[in-house]
Amino acid sequence: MRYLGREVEVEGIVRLVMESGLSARDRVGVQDFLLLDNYTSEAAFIENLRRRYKENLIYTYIGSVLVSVNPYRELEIYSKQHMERYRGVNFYEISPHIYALADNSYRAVRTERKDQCILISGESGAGKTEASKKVLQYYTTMCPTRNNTQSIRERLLQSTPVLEAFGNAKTLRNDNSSRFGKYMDVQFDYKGAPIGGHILNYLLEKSRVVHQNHGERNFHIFYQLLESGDGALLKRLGLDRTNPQQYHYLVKGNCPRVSSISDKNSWKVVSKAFTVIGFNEEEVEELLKVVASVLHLGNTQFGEDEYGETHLTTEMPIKYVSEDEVYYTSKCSSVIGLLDIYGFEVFQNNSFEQFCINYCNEKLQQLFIELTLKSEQEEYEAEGIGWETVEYFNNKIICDLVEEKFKGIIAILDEECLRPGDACDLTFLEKLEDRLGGHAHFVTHKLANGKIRKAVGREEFRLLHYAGEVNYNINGFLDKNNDLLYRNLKEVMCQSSNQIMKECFQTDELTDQRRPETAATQFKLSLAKLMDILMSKQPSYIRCIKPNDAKQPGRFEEVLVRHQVKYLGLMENLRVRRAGFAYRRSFEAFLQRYKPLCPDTWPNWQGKLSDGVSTLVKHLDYKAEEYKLGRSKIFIRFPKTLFLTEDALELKKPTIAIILQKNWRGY
Ligand code: AOV
Ligand code: MG
Repeated sequence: MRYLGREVEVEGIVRLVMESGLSARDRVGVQDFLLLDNYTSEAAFIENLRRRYKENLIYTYIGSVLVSVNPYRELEIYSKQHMERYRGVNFYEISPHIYALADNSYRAVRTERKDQCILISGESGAGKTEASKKVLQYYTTMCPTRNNTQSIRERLLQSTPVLEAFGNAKTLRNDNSSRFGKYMDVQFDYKGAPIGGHILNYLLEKSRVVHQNHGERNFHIFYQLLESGDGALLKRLGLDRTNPQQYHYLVKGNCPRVSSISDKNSWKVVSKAFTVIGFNEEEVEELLKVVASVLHLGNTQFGEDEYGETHLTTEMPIKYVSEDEVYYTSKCSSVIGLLDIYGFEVFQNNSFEQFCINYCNEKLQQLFIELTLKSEQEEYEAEGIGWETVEYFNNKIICDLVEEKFKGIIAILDEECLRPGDACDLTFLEKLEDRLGGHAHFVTHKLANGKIRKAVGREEFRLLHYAGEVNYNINGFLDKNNDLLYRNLKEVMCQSSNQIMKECFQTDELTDQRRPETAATQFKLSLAKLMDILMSKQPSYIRCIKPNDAKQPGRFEEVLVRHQVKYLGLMENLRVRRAGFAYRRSFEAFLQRYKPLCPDTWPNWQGKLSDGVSTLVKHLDYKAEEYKLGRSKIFIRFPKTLFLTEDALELKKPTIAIILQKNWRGY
């Protein structure tokens, strides 16, 4: 066969790929911010994002970090054909995509056998949960299966609608807002087939069961069941769909219906998911009995707080591992962890829940800072290339403010929760003022000169988070942190014949006299464990950006985007990555891609890889100041050098490029 004017031997499968389908770059702005000429300019950064967003190009890289802007519309870029295009392809060969990132992690698991994790961050409504679903879909569609793993694959996929029904709700920021944090390990065997999953849940916003702000809803499951549950089932549960307004727990937010949500369709999906996951009919009904009993309890005349908060099944952190999964876990080779938490959020009124959610986001940002800077530094060192320090805001100071032993806000809150006597929310606030008054990220209504700061209420404290200022109202902090269930209530629940209640309330707990950890401390400890899990893996990042607050397609509000670019530290991220060199590639990848440009390296270079790269760049006339060879990688200083090389390659391609599968595919 002839390729680029030469006779070449074709091994394996020959793929014909139309140029239009596999263009090397998408050519709107730059697809990797590292290639921006003016890479220190925030305006240039945002303009690049905007231009691409207008063309529905929602993904852009900063090196290996994926930046994603919520399109708020369905894009035709998630088909199986799209998935196939990204299999085994390097980032720069093709338009940026979440599938490229997913595939990259997968290849690392397969070839390097290193556990991976994908960390998705961004504020509420930025697209984290959608991103995590796309990654999971990629794995469950593209990875090989073995006979006995098909059902596991389906179950992994179907865990999402069930968890969302019980853990997501409409908020003012997002119609499908995650009200819990989720970390899912997808486990692969040595052949790369997904063979199991393992989900950790973090701090469900339980208070939503009994209270919703105006314009918000309770958890989706309540509406789904009432709207679409089978008539006979509802009768057995004692529920009446003709008048959903009668259920107190569903009317607080005055927002029973949401135009973007079809409770009917969701119910169908959830019902099917129950079956796929492995619940039998009886178990599903037991579960729905619990859901219904919450609605009934809401309508009793007893105080809501005494009863309402006790009935959700998901405590923190719960660990769900079915028998099959345990079995497969033992044979598991590597994992890819997917983290999708609740995003940073600010409302008119922020309480204990927002405090925990925003603290969680601080921790994730801290991890990002540590890992991106650390790994970058390590790479320069390992390759023997000089390193320039880049200034950045380190939010460790805010993490410490919240979590430090004895001194932090959580410690002070616990102290008040455990103190007998007159402890209450207000004494908690006073203690905070006393001890943290001078802290650079902590503010109350009292100014140092004795005057009053109007922007902070008398029952509030303000934290200057990495992502913005938030006023927290202290009402309810002590109660929510104590999270106590009355003993007699526990006793009653232990006697329940309902299987799920039996699992939630076990009699041996009644004899345990120890005081359980407070909610905030449990959360802090589980987050610390999570950070350890994540630190032990090789991370990839998806940084999600919300383009407008109206949840509308096509609207790119610059002020809003600029704010997120700032606090996500994207400019620093870019500067660190560019410190000296715009781009780097392993000798192997560089040679593989550009070898057609030099007769000495085409079709194959036989000698040492570094010599091959040397020969190639000499032939391409790279000047000494344009590049450096490290131990295993070539570092290219200017974007232009790379562009010119890419252009040369493009000129060499015939209208229909013939890509030899064996040469071009990673696996
Ligand atoms: P979040 O997870 O980041 O918020 P979601 O992933 O739930 O945000 O996204 C919010 C909404 O934006 C979704 O329901 C979709 O309507 C839309 N959306 C996001 N990503 C895409 C996409 N790639 N394509 C099409 N629509 C999208 V929160 O859980 O509130 O922090 O706590
Ligand atoms: Mg979410």
